[in-house]
Amino acid sequence: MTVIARRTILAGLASLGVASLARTGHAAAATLKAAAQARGLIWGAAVQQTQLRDDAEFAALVAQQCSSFTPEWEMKWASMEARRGQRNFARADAMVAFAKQHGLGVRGHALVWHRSVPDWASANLTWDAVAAHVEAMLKRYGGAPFAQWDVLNEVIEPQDGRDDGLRNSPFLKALGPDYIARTLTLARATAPNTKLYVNEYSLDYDSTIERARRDKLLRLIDSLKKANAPLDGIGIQAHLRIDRTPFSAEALRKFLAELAGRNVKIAITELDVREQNLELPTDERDRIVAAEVKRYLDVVLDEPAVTGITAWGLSDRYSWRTTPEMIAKGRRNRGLPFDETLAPKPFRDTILAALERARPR
Ligand code: 9MR
Repeated sequence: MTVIARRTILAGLASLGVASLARTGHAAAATLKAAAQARGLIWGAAVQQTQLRDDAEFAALVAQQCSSFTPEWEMKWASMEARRGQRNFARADAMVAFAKQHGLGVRGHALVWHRSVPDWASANLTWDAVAAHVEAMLKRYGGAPFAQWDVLNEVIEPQDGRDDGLRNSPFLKALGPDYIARTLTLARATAPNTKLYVNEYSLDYDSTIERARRDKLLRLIDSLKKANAPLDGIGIQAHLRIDRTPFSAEALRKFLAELAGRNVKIAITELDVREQNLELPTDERDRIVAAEVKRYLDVVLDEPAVTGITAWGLSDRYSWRTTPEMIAKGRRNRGLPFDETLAPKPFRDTILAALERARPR
């Protein structure tokens, strides 16, 4: 197990220093972590194990700014159990050790996801295989520091044409629509102390497809509640984008209220902004991104059922949106709170201000 030495982290923290934080006018002591914790909210980011292991400066920023993190891919089924019955716990264990060392929570991600089924399992997907995976993961990773788990990820797809709006995934095809309730029930029995979430994307904008996705998700919650399935919360991924899609604060506000009215909590789980196509000077791009995030967070943090916000990355140094081809052309997406040198951007200021304005939970 590889755990970054405490001394390395401290050195990283020292090198981040007061200078980068002072640049934005906020007190150096004002971290996103402190602002979130003071209001009973989670602020986190998706990170990868090798980033925590190999990049001391970045690891220090995570420890300093986050109250929680999400393993970006290490805990997905295909990564955990590429070969049947041989689970690779080492990477996830190292991340848990980092969390414990720095007093951080972890959002588990993601047990059942159609895009991360190991080849051996997808050849003949059975409930036994799914259940063995869910049980093995939650026995080991179901207690502290795992406060929340994305038990199911991206189960809605209106374009698949089913009346119930469920994605026609390998799980649905092999197990039928009640695989969702069954998985939640097993998760609760295995890990009674972690909050169980269904995580979904493209719920934010006022387009036909996103309206349909919201409606179908609400219907799924109704049916799960009717079946007495244990569901604690809905994860809204929040991969925002700067393009011509209209953003409607009113539609989002209404949707959040509808979720809360169904007695589920809400977590923003993968916040980032796609802006890489903007042909504008950097500071203008950063201002546009921050303005979109402000409009979004003003609505989100106004909803008392929201438990916190996790960004899909903390710094532009590491973003799933920046491909090697983009880097080769000297481009990066700038959709995260800190830039690639780990200096805070207007996005960070916006979150800090939004957290500071939020009502305590
Ligand atoms: O950002 C993640 C990337 O590093 C992984 O290669 C990929 C496959 O595991 O998953 C990405 O994360 C996705 C998340 O798990 C679910 N929502 C969409 C995210 C971006 O694709």
